[in-house]
Amino acid sequence: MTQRQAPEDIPKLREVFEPYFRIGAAVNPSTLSTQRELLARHFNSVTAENEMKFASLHPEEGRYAFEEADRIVDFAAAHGMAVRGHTLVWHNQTPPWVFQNPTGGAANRETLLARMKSHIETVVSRYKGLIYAWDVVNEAVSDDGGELLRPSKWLDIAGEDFIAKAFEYAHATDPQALLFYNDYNESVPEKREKICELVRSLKEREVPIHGVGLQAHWNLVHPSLDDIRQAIERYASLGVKLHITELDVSVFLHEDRRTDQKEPEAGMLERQAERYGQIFRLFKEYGEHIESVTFWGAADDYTWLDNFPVRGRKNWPFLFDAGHRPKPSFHEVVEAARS
Ligand code: HAH
Repeated sequence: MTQRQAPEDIPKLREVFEPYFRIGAAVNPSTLSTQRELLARHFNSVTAENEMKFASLHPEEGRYAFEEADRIVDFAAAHGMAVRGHTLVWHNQTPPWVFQNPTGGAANRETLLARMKSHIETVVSRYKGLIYAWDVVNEAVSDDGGELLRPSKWLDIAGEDFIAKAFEYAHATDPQALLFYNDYNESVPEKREKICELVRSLKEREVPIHGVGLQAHWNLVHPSLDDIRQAIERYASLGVKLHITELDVSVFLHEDRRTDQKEPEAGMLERQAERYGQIFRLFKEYGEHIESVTFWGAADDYTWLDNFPVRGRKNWPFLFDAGHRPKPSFHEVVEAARS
């Protein structure tokens, strides 16, 4: 007779990967309570999914809202976990006031950079010594051929050096914090080369950048293992640290728009397990460069991929199922660590 494994008999991810890297999860006020035990048992790092973004922390000029972010930092401290900060400068989830002048037109460069500086100083100093690494700039590189940087209000108003400024302000505020450039489609060769070009030019100008964050929003097929390997090698060759910052493995291909599955289809979880095994064997192989692997969630009861990019569709991208039981993917990942 097969018996269900009690949670206490299941290896802890954070212990299994102790020799290689930290294992993190993105959390929010809801999962902090609904996934509390799972988080405490398996993870030794957390990232706020939304609560440290500009719009959450600084909804109006001169008014900060730190309560939810503080709770996440307190939770981490209570459980001896590290905290990654996400994110200081991004084109999304930034309130309109940041880019406006009092009459509703566009703010000028000087005003925008002064606001960026005061935001970064306030936020980074509040969590000094508590947040060891920050995603300073998120998603500034374009997915489209031709242009290096994505069109945004930051770029329009402040010009290209908004990126360097963000790193300089963060470093001046907390010289100990590790500062990251973070992006998705990081393993797509064309975009990878643009990210490398950006990071190389920042380093050349002696901008204080310490790492590249690979978001790693992947699926069962894309990106190929070979593209992931090449991305890791290219970023590592810049002489920076690598953090996997937002890992999930969608069970749907990008083109798949179906909404009729209430449960994973036959074979999906096995294919996901095989894929997770391959991915973690690769991470382990590059453990010298990768110091943290964070999932963008913890278990399948909650993921940002429910309803995105296809409305009305559930996804099952993690190592633990909706009841927080280990999936085949969990067992493959543990196997990868031990092989
Ligand atoms: C990430 N963007 C963001 O970094 C994170 O802050 C957010 O919670 C979820 C995913 C990935 C992304 C997106 O939001 C939209 C289109 C493509 C990629």
